[in-house]
Amino acid sequence: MTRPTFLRRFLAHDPARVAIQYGEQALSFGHLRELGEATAGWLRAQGVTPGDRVCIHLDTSIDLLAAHLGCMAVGAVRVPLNAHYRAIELAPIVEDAAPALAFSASPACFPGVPTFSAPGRGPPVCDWAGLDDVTGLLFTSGTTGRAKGAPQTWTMWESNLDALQARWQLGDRDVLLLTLPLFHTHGLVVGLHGAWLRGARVVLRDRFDAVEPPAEVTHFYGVPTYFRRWLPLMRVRPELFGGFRLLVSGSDGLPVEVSDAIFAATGHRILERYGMTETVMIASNPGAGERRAGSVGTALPGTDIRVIDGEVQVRGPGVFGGYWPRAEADAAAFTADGYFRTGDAGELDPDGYLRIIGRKKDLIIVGGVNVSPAEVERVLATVPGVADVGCCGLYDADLNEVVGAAVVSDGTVEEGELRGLLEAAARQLSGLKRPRRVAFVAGLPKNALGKLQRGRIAGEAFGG
Ligand code: MLC
Ligand code: AMP
Repeated sequence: MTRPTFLRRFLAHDPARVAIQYGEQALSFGHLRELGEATAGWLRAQGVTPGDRVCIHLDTSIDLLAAHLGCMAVGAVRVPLNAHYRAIELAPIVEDAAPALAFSASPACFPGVPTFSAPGRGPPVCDWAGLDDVTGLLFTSGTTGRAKGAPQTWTMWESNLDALQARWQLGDRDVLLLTLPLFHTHGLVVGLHGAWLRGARVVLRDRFDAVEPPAEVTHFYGVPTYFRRWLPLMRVRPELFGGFRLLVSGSDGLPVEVSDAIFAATGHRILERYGMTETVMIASNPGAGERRAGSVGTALPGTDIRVIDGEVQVRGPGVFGGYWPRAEADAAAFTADGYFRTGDAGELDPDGYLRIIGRKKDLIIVGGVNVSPAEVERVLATVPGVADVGCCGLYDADLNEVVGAAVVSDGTVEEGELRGLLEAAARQLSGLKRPRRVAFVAGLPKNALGKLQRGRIAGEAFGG
């Protein structure tokens, strides 16, 4: 067993320096190490061994950090799960992940798996090494409606975060305000692990609130919704944002008008970048140099981007090796010459700046969270009185997009009652996946083979 260089670098930070500030608590790098080793001791006492998968279905908390650190120290594979997910969303993921142990407040979602609401402490285990390079398994919404597991390696993360560093310059004197949830690539990998690699201090918050940022903060990473919500405060109190060196937006497109409004209010040009669970970060605008609104910047060093038939394809050290355990999805995901097909529609400017102009895949992004329309449709189709249903993304000035559902009634249930039944069924899903608008239609747009044409639903059923 070897210790990945990522971990060697993490463990080499000055143990006395503050790593995490969370409410009233300040944890130094030395504390994080002790927390990881004691949690690893407890995990080992539960029978967890290197290479075992451990589900982490927790809200942001010191317990969540302990769970991650314990897995890192004992060499277990972390399976971070969206804390908002409910039983039917978790079931296929838990089946695929086959975890040895889970952390969750909802043990019923993990049948047959020893489940704990928080990790305990045991005699320290100081390995910080694993069976191989895989440190995580991140599930991302598949367009089929079944989430797909993307194995994450230390090598992928380290090379990608080092490539980003050339543009973002996050140093050990910097302070990152981290309000993103810690179960996606954005918050967990780019945010938390990016800071852990660099030795930067993290001011950790449970969620984003559009309030005054702490004065000492230098860096902030967010989804477009955070910037939309901050804009009113930026307009009236721009001086509160004077200490930032870098504000980064990603996970969905930042509208040019929002970027321009922030620039006008604060003088900050938000740095937009582009990435995916399967690839970590692909492209970024420069820290120094032209940050172009409406563009996600140029390919990171070592990464190749090309646009074929309008689709962005990528190859590089940040790209994962293939889905697990369902490798059958790989055939559609990779080209014969080894590029990963992102499913995003893009255009490359002559000087290499990439613009994401749409999606070729059936995916709705609500507040930075991927929603598979097929998954929502499957749930709504079970409602008595529904003959057919199709979902689409609709513009929203807060979340960028929300889910709309076009429903064909079979005529057996009165419309008001049917609305109530649809709402109740949608409650089985986490909040952002629930349709905000429902339209009753005579029929859904389909092609000659009877396949649903989701791209036409917004226009035909919602008039926009
Ligand atoms: C909140 N809800 C979620 C959710 N967050 N459901 C699923 N997934 C989530 N992440 C649900 C809540 O349970 C609640 O349901 C309802 O939505 C409203 O909750 P809220 O907390 O009031 O919502 P709000 O403040 O509006 O939160 C929206 C948000 C938040 C945009 C602030 O979702 C957020 O922080 N999003 C960031 C997502 C992110 O990190 N994406 C990165 C993906 S990685 P109920 O039952 O109580 O009504 C990636 C790669 C890359 O894309 O390039 O970065
Ligand atoms: P995920 O599977 O959660 O990692 O989401 C990845 C998807 O988020 C990408 O395929 C894009 O569709 C979208 N995305 C990420 N960053 C951006 C961005 N800057 N602009 C537009 N879309 C983005």
